[in-house]
Amino acid sequence: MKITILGCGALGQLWLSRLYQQGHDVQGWLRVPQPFCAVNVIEPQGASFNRNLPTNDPEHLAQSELLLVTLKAWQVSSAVSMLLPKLNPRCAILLLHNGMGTQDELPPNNQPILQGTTTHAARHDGSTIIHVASGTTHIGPTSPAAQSLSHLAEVLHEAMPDVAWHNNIASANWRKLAVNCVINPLTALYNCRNGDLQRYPEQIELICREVSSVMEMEGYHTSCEGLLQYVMEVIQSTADNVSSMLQDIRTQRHTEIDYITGYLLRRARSHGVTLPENARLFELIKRKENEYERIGAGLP
Ligand code: KPL
Repeated sequence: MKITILGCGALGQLWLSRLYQQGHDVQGWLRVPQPFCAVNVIEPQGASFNRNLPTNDPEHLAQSELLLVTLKAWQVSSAVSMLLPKLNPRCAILLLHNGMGTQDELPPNNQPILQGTTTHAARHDGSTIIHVASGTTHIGPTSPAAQSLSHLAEVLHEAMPDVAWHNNIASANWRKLAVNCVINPLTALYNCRNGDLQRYPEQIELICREVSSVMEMEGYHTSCEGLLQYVMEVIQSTADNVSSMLQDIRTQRHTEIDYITGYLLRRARSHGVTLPENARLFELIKRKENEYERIGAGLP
């Protein structure tokens, strides 16, 4: 299968290496074009993959059957919008990032669009990508044209298991949003690993209660207890992780808070509801982010 991967960060390189090894015709797509993408991955069991893979070939892009987007949420709309006119109308676009709301920012189009989340964890160690922990990738259609594309889950599963197909991906996305609303801001504020959050049960419950109230209003059947149990399971299974938001804050990069807690607050507002705890966490993360972004922009 011909596949273009937009975003060659840790997760992008992981998919590039796995799909290439399955015999797929893959290329990376970089914002700043380079002659090739040097993919260096170390797998959890120690196996390594080192290869220069092709990048930014417009002909390959025009023939691609899948555009796999592994950018951060805030980078998605501008990068995908630029590629939309160059895609084959049947090329599926799979958005794989934390948070929700990026699809609403894309210009009107008829591409089959899928959305997904993953619990695979990967991080940079210099120019090497360490695949820290295997996980599950949940994908599903968000446009009518993508409803018949469940075979993509098999293609991806063969390359990097587990991949699960969901006809109703929005429900899985909301559960992942709840996880990210708890783990990401709290680890960034307490400067701790995911597992250390077990010390803050009341605060976690407060966040889950607010998320489940919005989920109910959005028409997803849920309970605070069920959501809380799921979040606590993820905290335990990713106990050693440094969350992506804490990594962003430590390296002074823009965070995904606008698409995680920010998305939740926007949905709540549309129902006329306020969420005091999530609003407070949102402000605290924005304040942290603004501190270094103002300095970076040379502002007083
Ligand atoms: O998605 C994650 C992230 O760090 O962004 C979790 C699930 C919280 C794992 O660290």
